[in-house]
Amino acid sequence: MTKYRLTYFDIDGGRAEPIRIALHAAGIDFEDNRLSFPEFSKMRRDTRFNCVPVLEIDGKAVTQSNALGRYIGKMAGLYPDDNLQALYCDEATGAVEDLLHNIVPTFGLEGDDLKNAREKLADGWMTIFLRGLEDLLERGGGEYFADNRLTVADLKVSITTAWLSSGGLDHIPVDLVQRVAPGLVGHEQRVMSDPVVTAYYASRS
Ligand SMILES: N[C@@H](CCC(=O)N[C@@H](CS)C(=O)NCC(=O)O)C(=O)O
Repeated sequence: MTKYRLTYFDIDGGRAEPIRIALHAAGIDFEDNRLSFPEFSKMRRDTRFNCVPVLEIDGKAVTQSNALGRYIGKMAGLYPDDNLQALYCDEATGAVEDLLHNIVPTFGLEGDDLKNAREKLADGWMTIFLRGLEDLLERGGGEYFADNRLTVADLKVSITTAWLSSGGLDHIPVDLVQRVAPGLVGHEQRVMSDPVVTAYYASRS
């Protein structure tokens, strides 16, 4: 039997969370290798691109969260068969990656530098990406990004909007998503109450 080992930070979120949910939905037993930040620092340079998530499949490491989401999503029935719907799904997950890359440079800043950078981000790139994602949701019919059903795109976007609204990011207003892209708030609630998602969290508790 194929052995799966997923390495990521010890958080219920981030780039690994859609993959964990999809693995669970696919009924795939996997080792959920969760690292503390100091543990990650020690092994960072041993990873192919100095980052996580890393999925080992029978000991062979594979990276890139969206590629992993697609791969496991196909096994879980969370990725469209139709080419155009698959493209829609990929567009949403790719946009989230771009948004995350715009947030990363603000980590490590402090004081006024952090405040100024985060306020600029909230009014700038975050607003642009949240509105763009809401646009993609509307194109999909308003409930899901692709295929009129739950896909890995819905998981990735809703995990991200939940994080942005959590208060965990200093100087990012918790009502930002609500203000600039209210459709994404309803979307997040729909996804988080989906049986695929609730079954995963029930399995964790
Ligand atoms: N394109 C990669 C980006 C991975 C990435 O940047 N991961 C972050 C954590 S979410 C990381 O490992 N950062 C550590 C670092 O840059 O030192 C993916 O989608 O998997």
